[in-house]
Order: sequence, then structure tokens, then C-alpha cells
Amino acid sequence: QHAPHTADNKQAIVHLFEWRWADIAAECETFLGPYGFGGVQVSPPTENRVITSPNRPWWERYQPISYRLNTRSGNDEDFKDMVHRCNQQGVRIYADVVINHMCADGGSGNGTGGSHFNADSLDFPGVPFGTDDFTDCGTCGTSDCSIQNYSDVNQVRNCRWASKLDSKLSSDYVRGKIVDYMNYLISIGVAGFRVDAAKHMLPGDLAAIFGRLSDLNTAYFPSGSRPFIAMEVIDLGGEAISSSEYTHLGRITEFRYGMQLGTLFRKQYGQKLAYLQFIGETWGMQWDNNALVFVDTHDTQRGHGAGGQAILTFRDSKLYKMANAFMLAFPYAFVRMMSSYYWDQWWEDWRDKNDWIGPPADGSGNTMGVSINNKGSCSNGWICEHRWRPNRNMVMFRNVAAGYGLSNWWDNRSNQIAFSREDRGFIAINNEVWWALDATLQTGLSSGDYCDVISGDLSNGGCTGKTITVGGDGRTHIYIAGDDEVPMIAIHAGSKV
Ligand code: AAO
Repeated sequence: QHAPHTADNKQAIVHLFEWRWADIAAECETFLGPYGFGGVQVSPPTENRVITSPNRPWWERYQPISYRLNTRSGNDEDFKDMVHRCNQQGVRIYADVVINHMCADGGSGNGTGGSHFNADSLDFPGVPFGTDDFTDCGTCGTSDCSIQNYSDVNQVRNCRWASKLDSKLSSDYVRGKIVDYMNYLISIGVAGFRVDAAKHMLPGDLAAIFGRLSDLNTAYFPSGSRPFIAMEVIDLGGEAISSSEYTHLGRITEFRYGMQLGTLFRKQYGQKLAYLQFIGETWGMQWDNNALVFVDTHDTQRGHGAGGQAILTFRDSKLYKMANAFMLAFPYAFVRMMSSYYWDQWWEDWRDKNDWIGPPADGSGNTMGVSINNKGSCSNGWICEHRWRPNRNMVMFRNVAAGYGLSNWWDNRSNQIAFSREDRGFIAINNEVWWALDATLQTGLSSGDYCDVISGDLSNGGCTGKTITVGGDGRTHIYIAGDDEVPMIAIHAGSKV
């Protein structure tokens, strides 16, 4: 359950946040397959509460009201079509599953698939769930039945998170409904799951659920393949619950990684890129095989979750490309790239009051399709960071370097670094701004000409960007001006002319 089961051992996935299933299917065929992406994390596919105040926030999808596959991204058929077409391209689908809770307390109505629910009477006929299927306030122990203190383990596990109805995961019936839902996704052909709010569920309850999951569908996976599990557990240290409680069940989201990258690339508190040589376990992060890492997430890019102002997002495009390139080049953990949509921020009292704004939508709240222009970038509100050349090309770098270790680390003791992945790849990054990286460095690569995959591509036997010549001794002279648009050089065995 730690293995992502990507085709051809591909090394990175992308979170196509709020994308429609039809658009993801097309993206697998036209872009993700050809460029070596291992898979896609998709937004929660289960029917959710329709929230109109604020108007259709992205987070309504974290308030399920049934386990039917019917949301603004598409319906059951659309989902099946996407999974099949992506698997055909060797691109896996990982579903974001919200199983800790149903929707917030209070009110009633219909979900995105038309199922009725009544949160007042804890009635969800679409599953069905009734009063016996939710944690009662007595077990929680707080006045308002919600989590008030993260250092109280009982509260974090048995109270409502942000007043959402906490499903009773100790109940065999509730577990059965969740297992049926996840096994249905497995039968369709998904490769695994991002488990929402895992911190709020007992490891024992999760083990009982995961233990009842089927093996992956042999139409796409070797027999006996166990579903990939990536649990969302925010653990920056200092809380009662630690992510290590979950790592025997699968990987956990290592939030410290993105936070550290943001701090180092922003040079906060005198932090320097040179320190990156040791990022990972030595910094107290989870073991390589237990971690899923990212620069930002759909939460942290808008101040929900952990990391605060350090987090780099598409809005900091230069540093964002540099941080993503480092993450994709450095041999630690399994990598998930973020792909976002644009929203106008409205800062007031240190908070973005517009952090709720949902995906690009038409007048009646339907999510807009993703349109790709002739330069291969997205428009009508979709950012498509994964299509930015440095991000896109470094995915192939990570694939080519899979299984090869860190070597030839070099730094200027400050904000210029370079390193190899044995004889498979080499990257140099200059974050000094005021002066060039101007040095002859050991690349570890065999002699010859290589295309720099940051500034261009290898196409028709030539380089559309810079060409880097590596000498017989594996060394090359690197010059990266401090004010380069993207101050990095990256070459690998797949970009040799
Ligand atoms: C919405 C409204 C709420 C309303 C609720 C019910 O925003 O005002 O009460 O509906 O009507 C998403 C949105 C929520 C939204 C929710 C439901 O983010 O705003 O609520 O949908 O529609 C905790 C959880 C973690 C969760 C994170 C956002 O532990 O699981 O909050 N992430 C997932 C999803 C997320 C989703 C949900 C869960 C719910 O990714 O999109 O919410 O399904 C500390 C704790 C963390 C805790 C954070 C934030 O973190 O450690 O466990 O995460 O606080 O509450 C420093 C600390 C770090 C701390 C961090 C942030 O970095 O070191 O420990 O600050 O404070």
C-alpha cells in the first residue's frame, strides 16, 4: 500500500484539482501519457452537499452526502471513461476519498446527484446512513461537539471537524459502506486513494477498512496489487497525534517538506539552499518510502492546513518552478505536483477572504472545461502548472533517474547548488539573484551534448533551448546569471543529443 503502482515505474503524479473527468481523460491522452506522468489525483468523486453561501465553494466537495459518483466533475459513466482512458495511456487515477465525515451539521437539501439528505436528523438515504452511524457527542465530550483542542487525541478523533458529522468508523455497518464505495472505485480501475482527514480517524479503524479492500483490477494491474494509500495527516511536530501512527498502513502527506522548500527558496530566517543536501529523514521527516511530498496543496495554497506564508504557489512562478525542479530531481519520497485554477485573492486581516472561491464555472455553477491554447498552456481560469516547461520536463528527469542515488553535491555554502543522480541526471540551481553561478562542475554524465530541459527540449535531434557540453571527465562549465528568468540548468540521459 506504499507502492503507487504506476506504469513503467513512473515517479510523479499531478493533482488536477477540481478538473472535470472528461478533461482529465483528454489530458491523459494528449499530455500526461506522452510526458511521463505516473498518474492523477482527482477531487472527491462522491456526491456532495450543494452550498450556495458562499456560492459553490470548492470545499463543498469535502462534505459528502452519499457515495454515488456524481459531482460537478461528472457522473459515474464519465468517471469510468476517465479511468479507462487514462489507464490505457499508462496514467493512473488516485481518488481523494472523504470517509471521516459526511456534511456539516444543520439543514437539509439535495446533493450534486439529486439525493436528499437531512443533516439535522442525521439522515442520508443515499447511503443509507442514520443516527446510529455517527459519533455521538458523548464520545466527543466538547460543548459544541466539535474539535476545540488538537492536543486532545480524543477530540481530534471523536469530535466533529469544523462541525462536520463524524461517521462512526467503529461500526461494522459504516465500515462496510465505506469499503463498498472504495471497492467500487477499485473495480473501475483506480490505483489507490488520497485519504482525507486521516488524522481524525483511528489507525485501527483505517486498518479494518483497508484490510477489506480488493486487490487492484487485473485488467490494468498485476494480480495481487494492493491499492496505494496516501493518508492526509498534517504533522509538523508538537501535536498529540503523529503521522508515524499511520505509516504502517501506507504513505502520509509530509507537509514539512513543502514548508521547508518555501522557507529555503524564500530565504526566510537566513535559510540557504545549501542546506537542502540533507532534506528528508535527517530533518525529522518521514522515511522515504512512507512519504508523499509536494510544494503546495489545494489547502496550503490558500492558507487552509499547514505551512502559512512560507508555501510557494503558482503566484510565485519563478521560485515555484525552482522548488518543483528541486523536488523532482532530489531522490526523496513520492512526488505530487499541484495543478490549480486562478482566483482573485482579497487580503484582509492577514487572510484571503476569497479562499472559498470554486473552480471556473458558468452562470449556473457548472465547472468550465479546460481549454488548451496553441502554445500548450491553459486558459479560462485554469493555471496548469504541470504544463509549464520546467515542471513538465522535470517529471521525465525523475523517471530517467529513478533508482539512482544522489551524487556530486556541490554548493557555494549559500544559495547556489548542483547535484547528480549518478550517471542519469544533473541539475544546477542559482537562487542568489545578485550574482551568477559560474563554475566548472562534475555532472556524473558521460561526455557529449545534452539539451537543457529547463530552457527547452530535445526535438528533431537538436536543442530548442541551451545545449550543455559534458567533457570526457564528466565536467562542464555552468554559467547561470542571477537574474535569469528561470535560473536553473538540468540535463539527463534522456536529453542527450
Ligand atoms: C468549511 C468551512 C468551515 C465550516 C465547515 C463546515 O471552511 O468554516 O465550519 O465547512 O461547514 C475543506 C476546507 C474547510 C471546509 C471543509 C468542509 O479546508 O475550510 O470547511 O473542506 O467543506 C485540518 C484537518 C485536515 C484538513 C485541514 C483543512 O486535520 O484534514 O484542516 N484538510 C482536509 C482537506 C480539506 C478539507 C477537509 C480536510 C475536511 O484537505 O480541504 O477542508 O474534509 C492544524 C492541525 C491540522 C488542521 C489544521 C487546520 O494545523 O494540525 O490537522 O488540519 O490545523 O485546522 C501550523 C501548525 C499546524 C496547523 C496549521 C494550521 O502550521 O503547525 O499543525 O498551523 O493551523
